[in-house]
Amino acid sequence: MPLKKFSQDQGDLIKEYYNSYGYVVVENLLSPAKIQTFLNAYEKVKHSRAFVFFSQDTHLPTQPKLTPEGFIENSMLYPADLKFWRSFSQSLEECLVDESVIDALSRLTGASDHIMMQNMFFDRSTGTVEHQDHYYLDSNPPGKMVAAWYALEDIHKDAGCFFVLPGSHKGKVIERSSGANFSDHDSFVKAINTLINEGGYEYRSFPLKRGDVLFWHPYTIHGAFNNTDPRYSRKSLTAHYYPSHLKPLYSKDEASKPPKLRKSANPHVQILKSGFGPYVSNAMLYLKAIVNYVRRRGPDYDMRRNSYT
Ligand SMILES: O=C(O)CCC(=O)C(=O)O
Ligand SMILES: [Fe+2]
Repeated sequence: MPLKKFSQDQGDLIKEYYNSYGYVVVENLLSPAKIQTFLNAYEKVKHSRAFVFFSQDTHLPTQPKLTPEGFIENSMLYPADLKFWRSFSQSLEECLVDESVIDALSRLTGASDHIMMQNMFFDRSTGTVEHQDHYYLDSNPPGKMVAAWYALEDIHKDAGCFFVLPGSHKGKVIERSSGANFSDHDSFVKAINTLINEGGYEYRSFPLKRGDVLFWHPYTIHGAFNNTDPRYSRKSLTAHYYPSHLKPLYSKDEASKPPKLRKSANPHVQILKSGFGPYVSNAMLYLKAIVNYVRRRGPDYDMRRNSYT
């Protein structure tokens, strides 16, 4: 079946498709100029030994390790918070708060203002295990968060594509029962597998074009395949947003204090910053890297599909 894509002026159809299938693709949404500015900044940092980021796949502070083809192996969690690397984090953030993307997001949520909760960057595809985002993060009340996946280049089918299981947002939702930590992560992954087997869902893979954006629901099961041809990267970003009038789920100060926020280049988007702000969290990354090195500490949990096979 050919990939169904919408253009940004098809507001009602976009929303209808999202409601039916739990995801929707809008083509040519992010401008090539913004993408190029970010990729240029990325090319500069990726060779630096001093560049430390929090790895999304292994959940550890990590230095860039390049494949022979020149792609960073690990994916990054919260790259927009790497404030010591200003042109990198700033140009990345500009992509994630882009006006056209946020307009499309507003069509889906019905809200004009949003809070970005999380963001990621992928170069070489780290295959991601099947999951529902709701287990990790969501809005409160739940189900109102929307996530976005941004293609920063034309993605080859062997690059290790992002995939979703259409319609799975209408099935069962697996809750995190371990509270603030992720100690039940292994049983979560098993429960998702059971859901997939019972639901008989199709895996739909997305070799999208540069500038296309895929939005998905927090209950939709999704992940990414392993790369099968090292010549191809899958340069992409993801981010998760919820309407500003709601609260974040699992927040420590859910009931009492409002969450700490910072401004972005788009007046309609604020960014959620847990802890002490991005400069401090950037400094803490280096400290954590040293502590982990000394203690040989492992991750809290792991997102690599290879770890579960
Ligand atoms: O692109 C990937 O491999 C996974 C991204 C993801 O699951 C997310 O952003 O929620
Ligand atoms: Fe996810």
